[in-house]
Amino acid sequence: MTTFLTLAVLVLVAIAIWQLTKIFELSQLKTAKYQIATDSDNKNNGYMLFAFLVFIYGITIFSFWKYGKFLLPEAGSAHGEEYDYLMLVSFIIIFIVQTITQALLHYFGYKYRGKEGQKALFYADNDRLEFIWTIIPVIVLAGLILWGLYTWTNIMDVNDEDDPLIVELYAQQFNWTARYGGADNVLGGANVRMIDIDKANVLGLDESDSYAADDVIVKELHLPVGRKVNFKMRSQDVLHSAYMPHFRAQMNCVPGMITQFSFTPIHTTEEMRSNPDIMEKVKRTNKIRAEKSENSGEVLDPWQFDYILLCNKICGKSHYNMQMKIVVETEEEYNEWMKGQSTFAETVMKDDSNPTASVGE
Ligand SMILES: [Cu+2]
Repeated sequence: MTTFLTLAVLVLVAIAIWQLTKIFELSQLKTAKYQIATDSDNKNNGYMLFAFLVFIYGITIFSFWKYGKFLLPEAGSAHGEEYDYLMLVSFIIIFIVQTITQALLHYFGYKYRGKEGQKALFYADNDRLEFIWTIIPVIVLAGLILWGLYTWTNIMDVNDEDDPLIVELYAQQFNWTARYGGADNVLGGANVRMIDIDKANVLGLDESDSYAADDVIVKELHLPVGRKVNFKMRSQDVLHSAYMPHFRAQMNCVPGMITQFSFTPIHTTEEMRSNPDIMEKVKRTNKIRAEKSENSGEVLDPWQFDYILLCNKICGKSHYNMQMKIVVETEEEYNEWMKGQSTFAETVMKDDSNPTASVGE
């Protein structure tokens, strides 16, 4: 309380001094003259506009050079290429327009600076000029928006065409679990109310649902290259967001409902590892890791690229580490891996007297 009062007194004293200074200034009749900018002041300000323009351009070029490498590499999904192209075109248009308009803005600021005895021209309007500067942005923006809407609709259209692989992504604080539909490619019913920790039924699968028996639950997501995947997202506790940056995919996981996203992986993990941008990034990262190991004494293993599923909603204290590795591989490799996984029936329903235990065998 004393601190608060002291602060309040200090602030009030400061305001009082400020007001006193103002009154003192006003009482000096000659002061007014010094407040008017001279021609040389205006000229100097005009030059400073040019200096600022050079600064803007300079920092733009610097950012491209210095931070360009932090952008995501080539997209690993079919729709990602289209998405990146749309973004590239938008950026190029914005870049060109801003480069030109900034130059004009600063140049005219300099050209029409204040001059002694010069009065500003009163210019009410010019229909033709207004028409031009309205119609050009209208056409460009309408084009971009329509193209964007078309792309968005295509990306967000989750359908069952082309025999997609059905995968559930299950989010909880703070990890991911994936579930495949199994041999029938149909996910069994599930609900958080059916979670049975004693039986390790962590996803709350409905044991009486015959579709659930052959479901495969994993902690590392494997996807065959070139096959469409339909993801069904669930959350156990709070809002999470399934974010797969290399596939340009993100979808919220909302407790109590199933959200969806669909994409087709087009490059295997191996192919992605030989992508020049990725190789460069791996080299850079491992250099930093090697330096850190040297300095701290703690040995850090070299990192290699993997696709990743991250959580992109701040969902709690370990949100930053909520991730799952994704492996994109050839169809044969995928089938081989899938053979080694056990089904829900094998892991959970096995010891149960439930008559549906044998379903799906
Ligand atoms: Cu999360």
